[in-house]
Amino acid sequence: MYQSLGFGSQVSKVAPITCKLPDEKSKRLRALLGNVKLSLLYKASVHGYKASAFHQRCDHRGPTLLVAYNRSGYIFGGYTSVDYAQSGQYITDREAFLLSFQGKIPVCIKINSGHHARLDDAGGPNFGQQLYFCYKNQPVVLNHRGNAFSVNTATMYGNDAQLTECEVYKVKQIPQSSAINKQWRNVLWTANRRAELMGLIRNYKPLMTSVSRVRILMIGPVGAGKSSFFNSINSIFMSRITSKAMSGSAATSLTTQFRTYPVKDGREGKLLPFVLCDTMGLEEQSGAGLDIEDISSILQGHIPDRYKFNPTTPFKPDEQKSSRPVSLQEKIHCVVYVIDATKISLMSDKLQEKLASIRRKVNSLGISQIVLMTKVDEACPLVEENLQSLYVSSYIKTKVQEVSSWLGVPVSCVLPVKNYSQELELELNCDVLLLTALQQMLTNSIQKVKPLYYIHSLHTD
Ligand SMILES: Nc1nc2c(ncn2[C@@H]2O[C@H](COP(=O)(O)OP(=O)(O)O)[C@@H](O)[C@H]2O)c(=O)[nH]1
Ligand SMILES: [Mg+2]
Repeated sequence: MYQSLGFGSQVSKVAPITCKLPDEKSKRLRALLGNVKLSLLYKASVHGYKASAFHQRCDHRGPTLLVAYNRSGYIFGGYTSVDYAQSGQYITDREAFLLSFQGKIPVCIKINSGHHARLDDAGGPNFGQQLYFCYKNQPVVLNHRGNAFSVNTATMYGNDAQLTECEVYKVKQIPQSSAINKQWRNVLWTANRRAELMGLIRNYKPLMTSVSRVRILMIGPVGAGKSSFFNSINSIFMSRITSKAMSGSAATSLTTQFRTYPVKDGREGKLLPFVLCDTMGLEEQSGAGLDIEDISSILQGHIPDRYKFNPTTPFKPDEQKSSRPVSLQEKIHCVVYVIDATKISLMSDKLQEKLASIRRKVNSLGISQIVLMTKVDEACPLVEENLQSLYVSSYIKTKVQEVSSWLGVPVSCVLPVKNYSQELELELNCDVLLLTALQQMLTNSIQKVKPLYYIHSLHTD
C-alpha cells in the first residue's frame, strides 16, 4: 500500500512513503469504520516525532485514525472524527474510540459518555487526556490515569510504552454510490415484520405429525450466548426482559445441567411449537465441558431434562434405562452452533476439531444445522451504534463468510443476532433479528431429517 504525500509542489519529488500497517489489518480497520479509505498523512519515523511535524500534516484533515506500534509488537491507537486544529479546546466526539489488535481482531474501546475525547492543543495526539502518543516529542506513549476510556494498558499495548512507529491516517468515507450502503441481506426493521414473525412462529406446524414441538439444541463454547439466546426469545414472547436461564461470563460453564426450555406465548399463553435445549459449554480440552458422546446421546433423545453433566465421564445410556424406545418428539430436530462473533478468529484448533467431529455426527443423522452468530454489537462499533447497519457492515459479512467456510455451513444458514444482555427494555431491531433466526431454525428443521432417523422412530413411537 502506497501513499504519496500529496502536499503540493513543495514535496512532490519525495518518494512515496509506505504504510507500516499490514494490508490484512488495514482491511479490518476499514471495515470497522464502515468501508472507508485510509490515506497516510503522517509517519513518525519519516516526519519525526515532534508535535509540530504531526500538526503540520494532520491538522484540518477531518476524521483520522492513529496507529502506533511498539517494541513488543502491539498495534494500537485511536480514532477521532473531529479535526485536529490546535484550538486549545476540549473536544466532544462521541464517535472516538481507542483500539488494539488482539490477534487479527481490532478490539475497540469506546469513549465513556460524558467525557471529552481529546484536548485539542499544540502537543502530540492525545485521547481523553489519558493516552498521549509521541509524548514530549519522543517515541513513547504515556498513560495518564483518566476516565474517558476504560483502558487496560496491559491488553492494549503490553505495558510497553516505547513506540517503534506512529502513523496517522485520514479516514474518508467512500461515497454512497459504491457498494457500502447496499444491504447484503434484506431485513424489514418494522413493528409489522416483528408481528408477522411472531405469528409465523406461533402458528408453525412441524411437518411430522408426531412432533408437536421442534427441539432445538444449542451447542457452543462457554460464554457464546446460548443461555442468553433462550432468555432473549423468552423475553420477546413475555413482552419484557426475563432471565430464566442463568447467563454470565464465568470462565467455566455456568450451565452444567441439560435443560430443555419450552417457551410460552405470554404469561398465561399456550406453549409455542419449539423447545430450546441448553447445554453445558463446549470446552476445548477433552474431559472438560460437553463431550461428543454426551452430544450424541442428547441428539438421540436419551438425556432427560435436568440431567447433570459430569465433565469427566460422559453419559452412560445403560444408567438411564436407554432400552426405552425414544419417540421422534424426544430427539433433536435442529442443531444450532452458537458462535461469538468477536471470537471467530481466535477459535483454537482443538475447539475447531471438536466442532468438526460434532458436525460429522449431526450430519450422519441428517439433522439440520444452523449457526447463530452472537454479539454482533461487540464485534462492530457501527452495529453497536445502530443494529440496522448489520447487513451493511462488511466486517460482519466477512465474519459470516468465515464461519460458513469454517464450519461448512452455507452462508444463508449463518444468522447474526444480538442477544439481550444488559438491556432493561425490549428493542424492535433486536427482536426482528432474534425472531428471524428462530423462524429459520423452525423452517429448516425436521424436513431434512434422514428417513432412517425417523423410520426408526416411527417404529418406536
Ligand atoms: N453484547 C452482547 N453480550 C452478549 C450477547 N450474548 C450474550 N452476551 C453476554 O455474554 C455472556 C455469556 O452469555 P451466556 O448466555 O451465559 O453464554 P453461554 O455460556 O453460552 O450460555 C453474558 O454476560 C451475556 O450477557 C450478545 O449478543 N451481545
Ligand atoms: Mg449457559
